Amino acid sequence: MGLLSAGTPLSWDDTKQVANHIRSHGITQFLHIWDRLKDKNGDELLWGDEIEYMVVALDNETKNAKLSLRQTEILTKLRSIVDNLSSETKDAIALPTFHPEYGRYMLESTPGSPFTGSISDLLAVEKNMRYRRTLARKHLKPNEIPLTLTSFPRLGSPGQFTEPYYNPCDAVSSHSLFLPEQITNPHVRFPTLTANIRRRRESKVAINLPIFFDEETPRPFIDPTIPWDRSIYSEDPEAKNGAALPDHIYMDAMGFGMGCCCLQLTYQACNVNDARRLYDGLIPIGPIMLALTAGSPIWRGYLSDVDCRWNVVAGSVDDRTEEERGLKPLEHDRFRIPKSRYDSVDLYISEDWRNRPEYNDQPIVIDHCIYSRLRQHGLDDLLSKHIAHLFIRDPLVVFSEIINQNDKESNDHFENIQSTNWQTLRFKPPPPKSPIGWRVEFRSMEVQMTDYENAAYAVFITLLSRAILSFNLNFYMPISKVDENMSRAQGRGASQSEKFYFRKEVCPGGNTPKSSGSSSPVDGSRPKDRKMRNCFPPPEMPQNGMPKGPVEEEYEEMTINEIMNGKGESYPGLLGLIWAYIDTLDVNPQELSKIHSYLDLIRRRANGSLLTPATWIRNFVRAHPAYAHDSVVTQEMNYDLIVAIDEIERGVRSVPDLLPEYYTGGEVDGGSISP
Ligand code: GSH
Repeated sequence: MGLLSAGTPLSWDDTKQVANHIRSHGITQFLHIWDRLKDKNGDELLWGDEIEYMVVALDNETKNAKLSLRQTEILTKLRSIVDNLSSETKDAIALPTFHPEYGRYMLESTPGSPFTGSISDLLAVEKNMRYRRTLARKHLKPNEIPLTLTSFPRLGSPGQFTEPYYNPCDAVSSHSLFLPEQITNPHVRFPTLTANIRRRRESKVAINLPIFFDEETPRPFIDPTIPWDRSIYSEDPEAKNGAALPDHIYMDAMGFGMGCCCLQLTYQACNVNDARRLYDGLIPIGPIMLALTAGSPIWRGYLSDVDCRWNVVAGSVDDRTEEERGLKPLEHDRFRIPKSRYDSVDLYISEDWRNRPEYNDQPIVIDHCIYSRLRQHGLDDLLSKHIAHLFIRDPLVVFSEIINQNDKESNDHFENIQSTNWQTLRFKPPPPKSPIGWRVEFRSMEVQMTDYENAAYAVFITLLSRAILSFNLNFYMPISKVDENMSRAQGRGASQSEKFYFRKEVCPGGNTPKSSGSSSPVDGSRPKDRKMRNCFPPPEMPQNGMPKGPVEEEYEEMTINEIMNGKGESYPGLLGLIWAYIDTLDVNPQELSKIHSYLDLIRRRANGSLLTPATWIRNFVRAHPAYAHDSVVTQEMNYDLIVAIDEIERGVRSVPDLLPEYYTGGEVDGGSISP
């Protein structure tokens, strides 16, 4: 979350009036950036992570774990530490930065300054994450903990789930039956987003997750905790008029989705073409990593039949009208739009010849005027389509003070639309007046309970990004198959029970790079440089032109174990590719062993010898002595779960089915780990 603009938000009716102005000037702003920076080259590999936390207050007497709504106070404290440091200290240590997020119980942290492409920086990420958590912990009350958990199990359940208690009756922005107004960050952006999504859609959002049917779950399941007959807001009858489906967990507010926590990673590429190649390369990886990091099986106090947040967040910001959703013929709106603003990527954008037109096989809705304008300005077809697709959306929050901007100096209107398109990947142009280059943000992963796991996933994706660019890996397959993978990724236990479409041959010309096996902690002799490789041009198109074989023969269904750990002779697995890439670097035995400790977690999660957080949480609930096998997660079970997660994070509770035996709660020291 970047800087939050302050000002007076327009009403939804006034926002609609200026939507074309915002879009048109947003495009002008983008074109200024494009003209100035399209040839920017040689930017360093820099990267960073964003971790979202929920602050939970434990009440040991009543055995209740509640979301602490002290975000503003906590952030003010955390900022004052930075302000009070002498400038020498500030220069000497890169202090992490804490930011607000949607929930009034949420914090987001970033490393303060980006990591470089060195191996030592790659391996500093866990320490940095731990430092951030420690800093946050230090500024909480003794009974509060900073939890990295994707969804809070009892958000929106009956009883008290926030500290202090607020009644949902006054949810003036969301009109929710379950979440009070005070769940939302008080900065005007967030209540305005919430209210304008509801107003634009002309109803509350409606999210229905299938319930997990346990032995005693009533069939059909009609949720007794929904206040079916409440009559405060005009939308209250929606639940009984069909918005709440039987056999499902119904949620009706933005907070259920944007109140979730995730792990995001941003990479600077050395130029715009590499950023586009990296973006495309990571598109098919998005769903695989969602399934592997799955961490959210409980919603509104019930075990669900899904393991991930994705569809909840997508539904929670789905501002499309009935016409746009295809429920009514188009009359007032401009487009029929297949997906929410938060969803998976719709278009590959690289001009690499290996990006065959057949891969963009889904009809893509674009604003044709914007597309023509971009084309006339000289932009290529794919990037023009990408931007014209993002810009089918309306702005949701407009501040009256900044409607008229200097388009050469500001990117506010561009960012207004761009940053409310929340997709699995985000292609990020450089901001004006800054040295920052073209970047790609990887957004699908669920946050893990420990910094060791979060670091492992950050290291994995960073090395994979380098391997994509360095080996010119080709992960292309039709976008429709990526969409199908997105849907499969979210089911209960998907990482072990599902198969996913994946490309069979990923290396140029079938020359699979293989790890020599020399990258082991006992072998210290490494060739080449210690810096990770960045810019390698994609291979030239073969003399005889593009391969013409049917696209369907290029991919097949694989298990996550195969995708990660390899299948047969020709596909080495993502981990095999990463080890082959590490072989090209000069890495000392200690570093190697630490890298191994991270990749080992991914390997074991993929082959099922370690559980995903979602499965572990589900098992914890089902084994709880108070669990009645009816899918209900009570206040007491929630409390015990949160305490257990905190103990795992601190290393005082051993969980050999979730984490490797060498996890002790301190920074993982690879010293004693052999591959
Ligand atoms: N927590 C979210 C998730 O689990 O996927 C991701 C964070 C996010 O998208 N936050 C919203 C946002 O607009 C808050 S409303 N962030 C700023 C941005 O995307 O630029």
